[in-house]
Amino acid sequence: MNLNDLHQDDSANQVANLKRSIASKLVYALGKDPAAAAPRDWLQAAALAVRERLVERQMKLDGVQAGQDGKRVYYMSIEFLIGRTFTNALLALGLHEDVRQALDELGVDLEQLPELEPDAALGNGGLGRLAACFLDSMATLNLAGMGYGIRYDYGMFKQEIVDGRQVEAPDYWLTGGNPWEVARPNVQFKVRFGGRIETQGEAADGTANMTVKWVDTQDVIAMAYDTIIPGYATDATNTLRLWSAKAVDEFHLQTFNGGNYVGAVEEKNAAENISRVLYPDDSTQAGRELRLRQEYFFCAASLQDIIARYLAKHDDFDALPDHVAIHLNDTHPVLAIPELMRILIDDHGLEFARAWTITQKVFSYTNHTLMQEALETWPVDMMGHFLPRHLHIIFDINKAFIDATNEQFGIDVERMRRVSLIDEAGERRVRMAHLAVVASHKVNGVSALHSDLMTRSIFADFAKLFPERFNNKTNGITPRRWLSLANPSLSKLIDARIGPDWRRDLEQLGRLRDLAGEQEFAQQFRAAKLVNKERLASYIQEHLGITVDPTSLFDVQVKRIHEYKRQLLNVLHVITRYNRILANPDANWVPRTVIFAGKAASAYHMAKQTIKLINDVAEVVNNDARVGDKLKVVFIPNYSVSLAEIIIPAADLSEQISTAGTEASGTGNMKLGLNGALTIGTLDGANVEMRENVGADNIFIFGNTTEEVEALRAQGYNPREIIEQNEELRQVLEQLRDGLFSPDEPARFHDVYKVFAEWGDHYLLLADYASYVQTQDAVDELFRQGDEWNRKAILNVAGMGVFSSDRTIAEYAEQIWNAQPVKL
Ligand code: 26V
Repeated sequence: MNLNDLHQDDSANQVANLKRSIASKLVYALGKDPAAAAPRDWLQAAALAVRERLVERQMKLDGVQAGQDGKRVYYMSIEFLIGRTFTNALLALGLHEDVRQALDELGVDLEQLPELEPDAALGNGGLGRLAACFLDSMATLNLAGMGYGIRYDYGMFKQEIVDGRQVEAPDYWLTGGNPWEVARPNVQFKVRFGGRIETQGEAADGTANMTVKWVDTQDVIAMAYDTIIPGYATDATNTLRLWSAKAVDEFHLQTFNGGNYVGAVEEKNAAENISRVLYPDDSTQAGRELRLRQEYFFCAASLQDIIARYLAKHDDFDALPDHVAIHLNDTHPVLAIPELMRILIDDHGLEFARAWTITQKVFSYTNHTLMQEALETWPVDMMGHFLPRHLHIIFDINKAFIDATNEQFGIDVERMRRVSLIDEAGERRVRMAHLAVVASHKVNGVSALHSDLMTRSIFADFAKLFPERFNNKTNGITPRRWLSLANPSLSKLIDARIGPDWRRDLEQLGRLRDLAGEQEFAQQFRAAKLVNKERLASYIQEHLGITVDPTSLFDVQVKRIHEYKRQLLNVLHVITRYNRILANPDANWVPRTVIFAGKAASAYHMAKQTIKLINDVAEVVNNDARVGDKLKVVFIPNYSVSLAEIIIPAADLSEQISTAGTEASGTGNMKLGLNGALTIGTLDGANVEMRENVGADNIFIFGNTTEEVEALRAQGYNPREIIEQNEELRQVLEQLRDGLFSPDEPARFHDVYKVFAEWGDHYLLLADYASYVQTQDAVDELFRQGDEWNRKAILNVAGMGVFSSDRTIAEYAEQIWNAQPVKL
């Protein structure tokens, strides 16, 4: 039988076929009587019917790929923040209308279904969402790519707000079954932990001619679950393969025979806990054993899979780098490096030097933060306990690296100490970023500024040793999800003027520049924004009971709550504005709705205080009759991909206000710009390139630059001087200190006050306060001139073409992976 016979492509049959598939999935796969089926059942059935079509594409592509035997790109990431899949799959397959009609004929309204789908929230924030955008772009560009990660039973926690404070609830996203994944019980690999190494044969340098065995290990099984990632307007698909942990034996026989039934079950649980939960902390390095196990677990399983696929067609490793590129999304998958070395040396008998040459050609690495606290290191003792062989290999790599460096550049003890893979100060620790840099042929940052700072700060020594290794790949976002799906009103308008092809060639948005001055287009653009603002206003009304005016300026800061992202600076402005309104109630105020959303790491006290403060300020401001509609403050709980899809299209103003030099790139900045928000931001991360692309007149830049921040810190920054010299600021801080916003507990925000007045204001909020408030005045001024604001908003959309993840991925493919698209 030919795959083409399964489903006819012509549209007349399509609806009838879909109708038949959906009904048969409902009855035979889900066991539901159509008469009794709930909307959730219909969603499940429709998803299964759509998945069937994806599987057909996948199988055809597998055949083509096998024939071409080109290079495959393996994108390894401990997070993939996918969100929902249903409407994205419909868009990619061009099936939205046909499925709508098929469901309609079955008496079901398609539009009611998408919001019933739970998010796949297998990520914390920007890093995980970037991985999801990259998969979408790799498939769309016909690259033979594959994502590898962990199938967490519990994704990112759900955030509830109780009495203004964050409360975390578990996200058991698999309860209703996941129609998008296919379990692969035939793809299972053993992952070993612990044990000890046995060596046979001697080698003077301890590396060559020695066989090493890793024995007496405790083993866990990794089982594959595949999700098909469809490309847009192409038949190509990619696979996201996520590993789930299973106990080796359902009941550990020895324990069971000993009569210890509960002990046996406990052991099984311990093994399976490896893939139980996503670490929800992006504010401190998770120095926990379970996290180290998670990292090795998915590296070991993925490498066995990669090597098995390669060896099916090759019988030595010479051509490995021609067929395999492994990309490390941050340092979490870095154990893949010693694991490949182990496989090559211990399992296949390669010499160390040969294995190392191959390894370096295979790996590339992206750095996503410069913050010292975020850089992963693992205690040598812990690694030696769980991964004795890998620790040994890391020491061998370190020795070879230091020897080669000394030979080429001369002995420099201080430099040796700085670049070593082992931090010898205090408890010895393995520096994962150093291992990544040494083992990769390319290392990139995620915006022009970040990549530059990277080679001048954390990797300065390495950039001198291997300058050709370092490069920049500015982040991007997928226009399919972030414009086409999230913003139907604007998408429709753009389609009407420049056609639909911007979805795979975002630079076409540049053609909107010519339309910015056209009255009819401008008016339609404004109407499209209003529709989105009304949608968000309804959401806020329904979920929070707060009435907001859709014609007010929607001022939006949505992202993880972090001191460096400076949500508190935003709050200082809100309070300043409140004071000014009270002092001058009859002035011509531009009504504003200040919207926040974002999660705090559960142990991050100051981030949690920030959430409470926002909610306390909202309580006071929103209920002060003197303020009325001039100012509203809203904290929307449970920020997620799905919520972002509602909030972002409704934004007028995008807050990107991190301390210059701290935000590696940002991607929310791009999503908001693409949806027609104007940015108020510092010269940080990709904001710098956004200014270049939208034009300096169309963005509100304020505050100290990276160099100025460095200089301020060098000269001894003193926030108290700033407080003393700024009357308005002093008032705001005293109000915080004295409990104006926390009358039930006046001392509640003493620590927030102390951040500024006593603890040195590490992220220099006060140094940027005056400039920020002044710039917010300019924002009001422009918003008052509605047409001019609208024109600039159009120019922002027009300038966002370069921030498509398609552009980013094309650059990775050409300059890092050396991978060509599959010919379909
Ligand atoms: C950040 C920080 C900063 C404060 C101290 C501790 C700490 C720990 C972890 C992190 C996050 C590190 C990795 C990460 O998520 N980076 C984000 O990557 C995005 C995609 O490249 C990028 O857009 C964000 O700017 C960057 O923060």
